[in-house]
Parts: sequence; C-alpha cells; structure tokens
Amino acid sequence: MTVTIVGSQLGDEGKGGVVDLYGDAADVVARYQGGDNAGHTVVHDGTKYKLSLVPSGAVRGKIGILGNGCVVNPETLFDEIDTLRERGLEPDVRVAERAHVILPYHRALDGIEEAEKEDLAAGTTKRGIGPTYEDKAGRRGVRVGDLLDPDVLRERLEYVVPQKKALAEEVFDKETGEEFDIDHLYETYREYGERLADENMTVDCGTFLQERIDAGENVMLEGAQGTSLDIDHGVYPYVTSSNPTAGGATVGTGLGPTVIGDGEVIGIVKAYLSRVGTGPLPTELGGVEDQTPDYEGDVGTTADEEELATYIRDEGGEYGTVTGRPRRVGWLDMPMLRHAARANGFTGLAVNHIDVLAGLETVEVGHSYEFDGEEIFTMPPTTEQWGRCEATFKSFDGWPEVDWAAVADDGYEAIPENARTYLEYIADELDTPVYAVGVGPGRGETVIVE
Ligand code: 2SA
Ligand code: MG
Repeated sequence: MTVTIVGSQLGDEGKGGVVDLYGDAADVVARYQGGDNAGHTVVHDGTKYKLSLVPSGAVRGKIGILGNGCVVNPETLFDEIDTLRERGLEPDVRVAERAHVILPYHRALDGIEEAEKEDLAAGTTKRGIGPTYEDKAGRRGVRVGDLLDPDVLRERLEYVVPQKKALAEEVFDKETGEEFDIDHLYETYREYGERLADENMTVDCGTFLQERIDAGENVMLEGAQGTSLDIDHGVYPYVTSSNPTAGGATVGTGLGPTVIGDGEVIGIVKAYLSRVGTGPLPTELGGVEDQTPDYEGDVGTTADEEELATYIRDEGGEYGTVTGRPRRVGWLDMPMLRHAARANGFTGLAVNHIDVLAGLETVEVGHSYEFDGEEIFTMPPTTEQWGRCEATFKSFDGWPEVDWAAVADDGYEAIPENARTYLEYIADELDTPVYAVGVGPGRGETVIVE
C-alpha cells in the first residue's frame, strides 16, 4: 500500500508534519522529485534536524529513498547523512541509480541564468535544480549509476563539460573555475561513487519499492514543493523543473500508476497562501515588494493589508527553510486548489496552520476569479492569463486563539466552530474529505479526523 503526499499550493504547506504522521505506518519513505531545493525540519526526541535532501523518514529509522525522479547533489547527501550520524542516528538512505546528479557547474549556471533572466527569473533556490533537469531532458546528464563506473563517468564529463564551460564563458561572459574542470570533477565525483558503492546505497528504485509492496509493507511517497510549482501544471515559467504532482510519483519512482492509485493521495493545504519567488498571486496581501512584479490584475495593497501580511508571516514563520527568504503571503486561493484537486486526484486533504489565522476578526478566501469579465473557478492555463485574474473573496468569521495542544488531544470537535466551518467549506468545494488538521508545528499537533 502506498500513501502519496503532495503539496497543493506553492510548497511549504507543512508537508513535514503530515509526512511524520503517516510516516509512522510506513516502512519506506521515498522522494520522487526535486533535490536539495526542498526543506523540512524534523523534531525527533527533542532534537531539531534540518534536511533538504534526505527523506525525513530516515530520521525515524525508516528506509529513505531518493527516487529516479530526484536530482541528487552528493555533497548535500553526504553532509546530511554525516550530520545525522554525528548526532547518533543511523540513517538508512538509498539512491536510485537512475536519478540524475547535480554537478557544480549546474549550480553555477543556475545563478548565472537567474541573474540574466531579470523579469523572467523564477527566484530559484540556486541549487542547480533547473540546469540538472535540463541536462536530463537533453540526454547529456550524469546519473547516479554513472558515478559507480569511472569510465562512463569520464566519458560523460568529457562530452558535457566543454559545452557548459562555453555556455558560461561565451554566452554569459563569465569566468569559470574548478566547477568546470573535467579532471577535478572526475576525481571528486568518482570518490562520491566509491562511497555510494561502499555503503551499498544505490538501488533500482522501482524494483526495490515494488518488492516491498508485494511483501505487504507500506511505502510513503513524499512530494516536495507543490502543484503550482509543477513544471507542467504550475505557473510556468515561475516553477521548479520537476513534477511535484501525483503523476510525478509514478514516473519518479518506477511504480505503476495503478499501484499508486490503489493507495491514498493526500493533498496538503495550508489555510492561507505563501510563496517564495516570482509570479502573480491573485490573493496576495503584499508586503514583500521586491519579489512582486506588476500584473494587470494586481490591485495593489493597502497599509492594512501589509500589516496583516506581516502578522501572518511572523505567526506562521513564513521564511524559507533553505534560503531564509521572507515569503509572500496571501489568502487561500480556491481556484488554485480546485486545479490541484483535479490534477492530483486527491483522496483526502490535510489542512495545516489553522492556528496561525486564529484571532483574526475575519478570514478571507479567494473563492473565484474575475477573468476578462467572467467568473471562473479554476486557474487559467497561462500565467499571463492568471496575472489578469482578480480574486472574488468570500468572508468567514474568524476563530479564537485557543489551547491548540489540548485541541490536538481532544480531536476534531474541539476545533473552534468557525474554523470547522472553514474546513468544511474547503472539503465541499474540493469534493474531498479532510483527513487531518494541523494546529501547530510540532509532532502530535495534528488532529486526525475520524
Ligand atoms: P528551483 O530552485 O529551480 O526549484 O526554484 C524554482 C521555483 O520553485 C520555488 N521553490 C520553492 N518554493 C517553496 N518552497 C520550496 N522548498 C521548500 C522549502 C520545501 C518544500 O524551502 O521549505 O516545501 O518541500 C521551493 N523549492 C523551489 C522557487 O522559489 C522558485 O520560484
Ligand atoms: Mg518547507
């Protein structure tokens, strides 16, 4: 049986807490896309672990897998594993041989291209994610399996590195260093390959997972980022270069769609909206001006809205895990969620951070958009069209600040009534039941809906 966890918005929906909750029943936790652009904080036995690549289940004694759909920076991988070991854990992490490797030139080019793109820049995490997926699609990538075979590694590098060097130097007029040096790269990455082999870390991901499932074990598939950052279904070009949507779970692990469809696909929803990086945001409250270009639908923000955004940003700790950037904040966007519910086929929802909105007099929701004079209920396909959408809001009475730890113990009925009305509205609109409600950041601060 599989449980797939998918972000339904723009990442940072609080997937970690839900992964924790369902991870208990899992024997294996696999990531299916992305790389060290993700970020989750796991608290285990009172110690905080910040991870950006290793699946969080590895902290809790599960087997953690980086599936073939991931891009792997071996430096980050070994840093995280070594840090966990220094703290007395014995993480069991495996990496798909079909996964692609992030090389130093990918990181360098990520930074160079972002600077070059100006208004089209996505505001990436500069971890080399986009350039690595580009090389995968361009059939010039280096895969994890190639690190285990020095001759193949050498051959791949000799083909690709001169191209990358020419791109940096001739197209972008930048000086290059050892990150574009074949011999240096060969030595460093051959050693990573040796360590992967010595520690028996590589797997044929699909086969490995299918065998576990056939043996009756539970596999959790952990998506990073979110649906609106999906390269196909997100707000292109302000997206990441992989498929966080549920379809990515099948392609990115090698499990068939019917296997994944037999299980649960849980959409993680944050009770409001936040994003780092560029792009329109029809329900935005404002406040982080420098990341926000002007769009037609952008009606500007008032001082009150900025104050509110700052309040929510601070209450919700809306600062990037990886880069520390303050996130842009807005109200819940239902057209975005309807789009996510369809694209992912959610079987259930987990709604997080309702505690963050507690104490507000009213809570607004972008219920629909006004688009070229018409009311629409889902996201239009191009980002330019999305930028012309103006949200039509629906107001909910706010709910009081309460003892959320007690609510977590007492269950769904203990959630303040107005917050339950809000949750039931979301479930109705998406035609999907709410399985869990996050009422605080800690482990155990999630209410399971019976
Ligand atoms: P990139 O670096 O190429 O993936 O950047 C492309 C765009 O994707 C955005 N992006 C993110 N936005 C929010 N959260 C991200 N990671 C989370 C975190 C992890 C998570 O940092 O906590 O939620 O799983 C993330 N990663 C990429 C980025 O801002 C660009 O707009
Ligand atoms: Mg995060």
